[in-house]
Amino acid sequence: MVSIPGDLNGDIKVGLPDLVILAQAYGTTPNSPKWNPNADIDGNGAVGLSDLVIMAEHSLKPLFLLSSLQRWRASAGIKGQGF
Ligand SMILES: [Ca+2]
Ligand SMILES: [Ca+2]
Repeated sequence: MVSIPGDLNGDIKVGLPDLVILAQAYGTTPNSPKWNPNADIDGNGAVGLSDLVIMAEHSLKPLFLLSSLQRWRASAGIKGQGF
């Protein structure tokens, strides 16, 4: 269990390490090799934008998180579910 929505590594705050965990599972479903149930924050069976929004809402630096993820996705060449 996570204590704060979006706190994926359990350090009681929402920050870049949590974003990295979410980013690594971004776009996955329970059948995916990289699936991480903790990253499915809203529990809808997929890791995607809705989870990122929840994480951003609980972050002290939501814009920083969003811009970091956009950079990560761009560098990883990930397509779909844009902002
Ligand atoms: Ca954390
Ligand atoms: Ca989700």
